[in-house]
Amino acid sequence: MAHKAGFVNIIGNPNVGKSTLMNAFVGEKLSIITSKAQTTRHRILGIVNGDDFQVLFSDTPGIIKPTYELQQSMMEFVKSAFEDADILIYMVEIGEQALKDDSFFEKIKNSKIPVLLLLNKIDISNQEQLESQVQLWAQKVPNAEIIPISAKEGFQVKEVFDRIIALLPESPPFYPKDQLTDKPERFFINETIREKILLHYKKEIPYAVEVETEEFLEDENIIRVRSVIMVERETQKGIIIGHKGSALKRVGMEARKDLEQFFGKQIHIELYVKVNKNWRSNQNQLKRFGYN
Ligand SMILES: Nc1nc2c(ncn2[C@@H]2O[C@H](COP(=O)(O)OP(=O)(O)OP(=O)(O)O)[C@@H](O)[C@H]2O)c(=O)[nH]1
Ligand SMILES: [Mg+2]
Repeated sequence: MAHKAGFVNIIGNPNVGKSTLMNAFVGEKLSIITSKAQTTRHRILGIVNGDDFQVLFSDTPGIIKPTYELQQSMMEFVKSAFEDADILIYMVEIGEQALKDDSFFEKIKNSKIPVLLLLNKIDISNQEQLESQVQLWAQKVPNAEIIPISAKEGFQVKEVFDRIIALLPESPPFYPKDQLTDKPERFFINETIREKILLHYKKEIPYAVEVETEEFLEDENIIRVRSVIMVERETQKGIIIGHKGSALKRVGMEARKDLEQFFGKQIHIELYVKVNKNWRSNQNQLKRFGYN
C-alpha cells in the first residue's frame, strides 16, 4: 500500500477539548489541559507514525476575539492552521452555539478539504440532547462529517483516527518516523509550569504569566532546569510566590512530578519570578517567547 501523510489541524472555540483530543491521538501529554479558556497559546505539532502513514496533528489555541498582542499572535497560529491543512477537525462541545469568529466560521463552511466536525463531551450529554445537537450542526456546517465523541473518555477516538487515515492523501512522510513533535524540550517544561499556574491562581494571574526556561542541563540520570516565571506587575509577583514561598513551591513540586513522567528521568527545577512589564503587548518580548 502507498504511504499516506498529511496535516490534520484541530480548531474550535476555547475549552472544547482540542488539546485533550490531540493528546489522546498521540498517547503523550504534549499539550497542557485545564478547565480555563486560553490554555493553549501555541500551535503544537503531535506526530503519529505507522508503517504506512504519518499523521501530523496540530493543536491550536481556542478561537477568540483578540484584545491584546499576545492574543493576536495566538489567532495567527489558528490562521496558519487553515493554510496547510489536509483535513480540518472542527471541534465543538455539547451545548455550544457558534464559533467566536465569523470569518473563521466561513472558512470552515467553504472548506475545499474534508472537515470532521467532532461533537465533544458527549459523556456529559443525553441521547435527546445529542440528537438535537447533531441536527443543529448538520444544518450549520453541511459540508462536514459529524462524529460525536468523548476525547476525555476515549469514546470514538479510534473511529475518528481510522477515518483520518482513510481521508489522508498519499505522500511520503514529512518528518523522521521517530519524531513526536516539533517543539523543543524546554517548551514542555515551560508549558507544564504554566499549567500549574493556570490550575492554582485565579482571575487575571495565569493570563499575565509567561514561562521561560533559561537553563536545561541533561545528564544520564537527571535533568536540571532553571525557569523564570514572568509576570506583568510587582503585585502579581507576590501572589505567585505566596506566603513564605509556599505557592511557588507547590508549582515547582507539581511540575516536577509531571515532567519526571514525561521525560522518564529525575528532574530538578529551580524557579524564580520576574516582572516583565506589559510583555503581552510588546512585540519584541512576544517574539522572544516564540509568538511570531
Ligand atoms: N466531560 C468531558 N470533559 C472534557 C472532554 N474533553 C475535554 N474535557 C475537559 O474540558 C476542559 C478543556 O479541555 P482542553 O483539552 O484543555 O480544551 P482546549 O480546547 O484545548 O482549550 P483551550 O486550549 O483553552 O482552547 C478540561 O477540563 C478537559 O478535561 C470530554 O470528552 N468530556
Ligand atoms: Mg488547548
